[in-house]
Amino acid sequence: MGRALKLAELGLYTTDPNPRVGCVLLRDGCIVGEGYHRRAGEPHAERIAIDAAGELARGATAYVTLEPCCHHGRTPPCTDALLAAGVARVVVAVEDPNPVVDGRGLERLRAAGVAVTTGVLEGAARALNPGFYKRMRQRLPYVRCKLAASLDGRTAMADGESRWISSEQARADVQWLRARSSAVVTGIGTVLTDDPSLNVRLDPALIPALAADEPVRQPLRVVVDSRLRMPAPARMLPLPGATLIATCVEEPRAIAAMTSAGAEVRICPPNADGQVELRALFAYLAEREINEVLIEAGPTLAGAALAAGLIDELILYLAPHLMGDAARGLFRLPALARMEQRIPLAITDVRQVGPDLRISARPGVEPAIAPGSELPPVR
Ligand code: AOF
Ligand code: ZN
Repeated sequence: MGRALKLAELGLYTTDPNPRVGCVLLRDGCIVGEGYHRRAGEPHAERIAIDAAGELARGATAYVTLEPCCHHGRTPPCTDALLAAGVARVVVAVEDPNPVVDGRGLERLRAAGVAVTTGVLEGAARALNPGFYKRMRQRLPYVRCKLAASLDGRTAMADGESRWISSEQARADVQWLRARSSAVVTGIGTVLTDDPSLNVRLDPALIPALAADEPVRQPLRVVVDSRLRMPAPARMLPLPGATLIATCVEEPRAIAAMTSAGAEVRICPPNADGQVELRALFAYLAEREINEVLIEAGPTLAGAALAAGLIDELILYLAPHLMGDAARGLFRLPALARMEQRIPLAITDVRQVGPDLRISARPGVEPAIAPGSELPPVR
């Protein structure tokens, strides 16, 4: 199963919106076939392993990181493929949360006389697909919020100057976070001050699942822009991949200007302050099969997402310098008056990236969970 998980991880940057899945076929102690799901529309992990094994699949044990599917999606059911190949035993890490599968794949195999074991390395298998799990079970994406600050927690000088707080190595690390995400979300404030590209600029040769001529997958870029102030010449608009502007303004001319600049406009319900209701926006993104979201925004949007309980994981790069208390902080939150109002965090990972520290944490979790328990791999 460890080998199957390693294979599944090869699909980290390409399977979206499908889960990352690996499969190993073992017979008489030898691997007779293996494979991983590379891309939605292409064969599932089991199919690839079975084809690799040929006749040797008969009587073999299949180790699969996700319950084999039993439905006709873009591809036929893996349960049928396993049965037709004569696989004798199936060992699964975790059930498929997709409501069209959800235990029925395992039932089907058992009913056909196949020995089935589940729950092997389950935590690691779940951690590989946090967004697929959350979307299927909660109809929301798994949300990471990336922030860069000085060691004293400051993100910009008082006038907004913020380039560059974190090191080149930390920014390169963020490229990998973007690459695994289905969408990158920012606020209009960040667009107006920084004009970010929000694209993935990794060398495709670094991603083993990509063939020589294949470009890197670009996450959907989402700009939260309640009053529709997005400038048509914004740097991200003509880039490969799509941009979605989430706004509360229904003004046909402004919308037409955005559309002709290459963006898609989504009218969102406003909250009490007349701003895009983030929970509704994220639910809409989940409907669009967005599994993992990376928020790269300033303190206003990051604070709103945190206060709304939408952030699953904070990724904080801390650079070794001090900016003083006139500089801006990480989250704009309603003033907290008492210690018990603090937002608790559970630190799940700490490491050094170049000269910076990278801290991963889960908000609202108390007490701290044991390090390494169910960490989603960052790369
Ligand atoms: C498996 N093995 O390798 C994967 C599975 O449209 P399709 O045919 O690709 O089906 C996608 C669904 O199949 C996906 O939502 C999930 O439930 C399951 N993914 N299942 O047996 C695999 N990738
Ligand atoms: Zn399948």
